[in-house]
Amino acid sequence: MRKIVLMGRSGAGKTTLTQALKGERIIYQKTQYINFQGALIDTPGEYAETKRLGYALALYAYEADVVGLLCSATEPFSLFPPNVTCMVNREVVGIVTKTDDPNGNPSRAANWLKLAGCKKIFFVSSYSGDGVAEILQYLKEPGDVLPWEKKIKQNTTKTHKITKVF
Ligand SMILES: Nc1nc2c(ncn2[C@@H]2O[C@H](COP(=O)(O)OP(=O)(O)OP(=O)(O)O)[C@@H](O)[C@H]2O)c(=O)[nH]1
Ligand SMILES: [Mg+2]
Repeated sequence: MRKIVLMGRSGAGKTTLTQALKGERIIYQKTQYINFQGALIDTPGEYAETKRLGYALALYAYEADVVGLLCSATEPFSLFPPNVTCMVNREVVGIVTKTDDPNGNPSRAANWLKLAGCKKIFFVSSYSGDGVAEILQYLKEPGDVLPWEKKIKQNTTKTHKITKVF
């Protein structure tokens, strides 16, 4: 899998998305530090919210193949300045989270991410799983086998373990 670093304000849903991408149970865990988990790099929202720490995020982009800028459908304003994607020489994609929230506005969040310079935008709900497969597909490299691509043997009652992709 290509490595992705997730950035966005506190509460944007970065950690929850990492759990959904890994097929783990969703549990709330405040991110306290930059967290490397295989092909996923989770960052604390405070880095995106604080100018000086924001520079650190730009440096962490070099640890990844793709930068994911997260904006939840419920955010009241965007943290990302226009064309901020030019700060890094990595592919930058936008990820609109919490698309399941009835009070959210996913298209508004997507417009903010486009203004920030993201050409490709994913719409996800880590709660329902909508859009999670599209991100996995996007990060897939030749030779990677996604959980639903694994052939399951016929005529057997054994439970098959899902192969972890990260
Ligand atoms: N409705 C809804 N809520 C979500 C979704 N994803 C995350 N949340 C909730 O949003 C809150 C914040 O989620 P986190 O994943 O911890 O946010 P974060 O961006 O990692 O926050 P920091 O670690 O503080 O930077 C939690 O209460 C999650 O349960 C989603 O897809 N839908
Ligand atoms: Mg977190």
